[in-house]
Amino acid sequence: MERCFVMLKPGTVNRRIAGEVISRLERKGLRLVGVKMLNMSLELAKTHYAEHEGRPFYDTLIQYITSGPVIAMVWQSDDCVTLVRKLTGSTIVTEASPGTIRGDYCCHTPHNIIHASDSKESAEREISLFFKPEELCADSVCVRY
Ligand code: FUP
Repeated sequence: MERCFVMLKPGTVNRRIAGEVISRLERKGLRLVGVKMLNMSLELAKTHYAEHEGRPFYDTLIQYITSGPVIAMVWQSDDCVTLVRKLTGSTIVTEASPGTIRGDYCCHTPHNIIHASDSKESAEREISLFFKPEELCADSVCVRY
């Protein structure tokens, strides 16, 4: 079983579409094993997006992600990272296909509504930034769909 860190960005909460996005992940059959709503500190935002420091969109990204509450989640399934990234769609909104979350819900790349880990290693790093092991319900019985 693999885990993927997913975060609904502040615009998703503001637009009252968090439930719709979560439903898409649930309908796929993925299992939600951790969730929390929080305001990201500047420090956490910079750590989470450290790989982008210095890029032209970095300041906008940090400002946006700290502008309101986010919903941080951990999802679990076989090949979870690949499945979530397919549901999420391309980072750049003009490349995100209709039918994907980004393809259906956003038209401005810096506000692309959702973050999802891009590898198993990133997932474990990101999960540990946001969750303590005891905050995850990963040990309960898992039914595969
Ligand atoms: P992703 O893994 O799909 O979330 O994409 P990245 O880690 O490459 O980018 C993180 C965030 O930076 C994106 F969600 C939006 C923002 N970004 C831009 O605003 N412009 C870009 O060209 C690339 C990323």
